[in-house]
Amino acid sequence: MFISENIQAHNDKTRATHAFHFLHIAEILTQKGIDVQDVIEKIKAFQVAIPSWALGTGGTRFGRFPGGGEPRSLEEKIDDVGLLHQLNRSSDSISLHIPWDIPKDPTAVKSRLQAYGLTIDSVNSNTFQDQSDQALSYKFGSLCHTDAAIRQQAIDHNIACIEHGKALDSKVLTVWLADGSNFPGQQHFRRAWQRTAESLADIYQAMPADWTMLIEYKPYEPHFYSMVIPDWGTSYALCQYVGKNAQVLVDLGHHLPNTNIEQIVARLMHFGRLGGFHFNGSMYGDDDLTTGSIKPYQFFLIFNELVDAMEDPAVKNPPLAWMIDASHNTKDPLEDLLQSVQHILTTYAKALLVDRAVLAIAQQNNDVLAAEELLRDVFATDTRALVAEAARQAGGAGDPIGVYRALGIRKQLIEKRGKKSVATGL
Ligand code: PSV
Ligand code: MN
Repeated sequence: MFISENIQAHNDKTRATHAFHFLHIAEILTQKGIDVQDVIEKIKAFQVAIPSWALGTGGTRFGRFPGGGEPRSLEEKIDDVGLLHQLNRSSDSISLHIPWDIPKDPTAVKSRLQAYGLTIDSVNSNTFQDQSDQALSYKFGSLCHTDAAIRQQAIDHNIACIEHGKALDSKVLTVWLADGSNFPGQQHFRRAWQRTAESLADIYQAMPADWTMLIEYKPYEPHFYSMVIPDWGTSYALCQYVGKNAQVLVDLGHHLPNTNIEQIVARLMHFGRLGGFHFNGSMYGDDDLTTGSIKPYQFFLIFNELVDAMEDPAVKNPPLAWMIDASHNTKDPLEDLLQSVQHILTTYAKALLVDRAVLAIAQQNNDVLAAEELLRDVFATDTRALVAEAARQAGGAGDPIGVYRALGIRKQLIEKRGKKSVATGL
């Protein structure tokens, strides 16, 4: 679906209101000595990948309540991300999950991507489920398994993911392992780590030199006693074990309550080992809620550390792979994704407004109040008009969800794909 003309028409209709809000914030920032167009250029450049598995309705183990019109194939998933990208101009890539998204015709997939100005972000392996054609079971683990044949099957699957990624010009393999144990004594912690490290090293050997392996951690679920990679320290140690192109992936939802995630990202960037970032929101665990919906201040503090390190020439961290990783159980998945990207961009914009020289002086002088107030003042700044202006300048919609609703896109998708269409994925 191509909707550029509708977007422009909608922007024209709302031009005066937008100008009123934008000029207001632009004036305030200019008075503070901030180059507003420079901030806008940075917002325009910020791109967040959309995972193929977030385009359909998610669920819990109790049920799933889909709204209809879900993408039925990789091609339709690309169409959906193409739609999002036309609306916000900030979702220019899609992450694939293998085997759900194995491309049947890579050349056709590539030209479809090209038509929307999209690329493939990462390929994600799946050793957390058994597939119907699979010889051996992952019930007791995959890369960590006690049985070498099962480890090899999981290694081979990851290598196959790399091959699918190569065919579509991806350069990132993301590994999230569901390996762990449910009861004390079930797993030998040190040996499980060692087997995992050796399996990852085998996969790493098969990876082209210009690829990155992202190693994700998660404290619990699906296992409730121990996870083989529960925290950033374990991911970091595994990255060091396998090689320089292995990087830690931080997923916002994969932390226990009150974890200081901003400090974790600062540490990892200081070590040059933060490679990927999954955005979502969570109340209790994992990736169940919209980014920024529960703890917007903490989200800002995390972005503040990310931007601080990104702007510091002394930090030798590679550019990050940004992705949304969320399950949309209640809202229309496309609306939830648009809303998430808006939260991400408005928060990123805030982090760009922090006067780092003044903050450094306050920190140097141990002026606790001045340092904290500086951050709170920026957090309270309404950056929505900056993001709208960036989208408008880039050819997108100043109000992406407004346009999506005005055009009745979900209704159109249901008419085309049916009320009961089911997306492959989680
Ligand atoms: C499971 O927690 C998970 O959401 C991880 O965050 C992965 O990134 C994702 O699934 C896809 O494998
Ligand atoms: Mn994730």
